[in-house]
Amino acid sequence: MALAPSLMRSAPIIESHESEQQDELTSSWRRGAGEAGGVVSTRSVHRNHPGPAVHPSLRRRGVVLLLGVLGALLGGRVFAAAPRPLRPEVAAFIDEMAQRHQYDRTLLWRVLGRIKPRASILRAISAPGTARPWYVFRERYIDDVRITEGARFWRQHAEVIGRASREFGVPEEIIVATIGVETLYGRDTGNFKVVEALATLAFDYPPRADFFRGELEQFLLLAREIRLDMTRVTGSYAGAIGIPQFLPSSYRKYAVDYDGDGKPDLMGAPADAIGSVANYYRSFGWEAGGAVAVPAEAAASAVDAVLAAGIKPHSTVVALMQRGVVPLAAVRDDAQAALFSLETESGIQYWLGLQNFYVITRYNRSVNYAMVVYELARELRSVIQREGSNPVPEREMTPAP
Ligand SMILES: [Ca+2]
Repeated sequence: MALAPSLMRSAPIIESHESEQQDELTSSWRRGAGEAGGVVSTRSVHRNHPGPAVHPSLRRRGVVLLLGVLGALLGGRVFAAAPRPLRPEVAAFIDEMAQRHQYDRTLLWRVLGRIKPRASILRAISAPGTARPWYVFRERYIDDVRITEGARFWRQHAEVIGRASREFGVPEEIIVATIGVETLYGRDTGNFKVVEALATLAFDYPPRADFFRGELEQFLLLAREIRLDMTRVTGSYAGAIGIPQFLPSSYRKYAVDYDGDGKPDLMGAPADAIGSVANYYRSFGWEAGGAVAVPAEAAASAVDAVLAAGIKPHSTVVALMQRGVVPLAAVRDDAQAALFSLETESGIQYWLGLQNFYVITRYNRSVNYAMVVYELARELRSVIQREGSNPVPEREMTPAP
């Protein structure tokens, strides 16, 4: 997801129970709400292009747009639904998309002019579920349903999961658990319209506006590339899409076609989701066969300084031991590790996170998230082992030669 630090990748699903009207922010992206909708006037065209009106390129663009409007009118196109003037920052974004990517300007005016920023999205991004204490967060994800359904998903897709694990070096249970935590194995992929979520965050959430403008750009490019109806795609409140909840930038970068139909489809193809999760982890440095995390004890005098170094592995285990951090399970002395803590009901628990733990936090930058994936993965592995046989492979995706 190539996330900027601190962005939660939106795993927790937050449902909105509000009516659309309650949810709309008072400000709309349209300008001049009192104006009659209809033909884009040349006046509004000029008003919505930031910068000096006399700049030659702007004049050219204005002329081109005017010619386009006249052409459309002469061509008999119905203009009743033409967009109204947009807020300057939205109009500027559309200009950028047109200039940088030759994106259809009229299409963007129509789409962005119709959607409305949502208060529920702003509330959700301000209170990510991963910010809750570990013991509260854990309860939501480590339960019978997620374990039973995970074993079922594993059995159903055993061939593909095994293939992805071998190809990318990521354990099968980590792939399954990630999809389980994200969307309950594809059952709950989010009910927000992605274009609305991303546009709300891009234009009405100043703390991360640049990041989400980038994701909106990536989403529009993705929609054009794989022919999505951009107004229909749904996802999380942060615009994460499909069975593995990839943000648009990750979708374009890390999604793979794993069922052989030539198109990476993270919304409809579990095989593509499975391959893409494994590819994502490998791309972020998953160490095949490496440990994820081990419980630890930490001397009170050392804890604060070692925790302050962050969760990216920064010292060898042996160096950490010299500072008073002692692993409580077997781990290689020369492995790079970092210390992290979990808030349990009985107090703070310390763990050493190794490279692979850090890689899981690249999926969602949260210690709670990575730990819940790791725990669910271990539960799933033990269920499959208790069953005493390898998962029954699903039907082969392609006929044997
Ligand atoms: Ca595919």
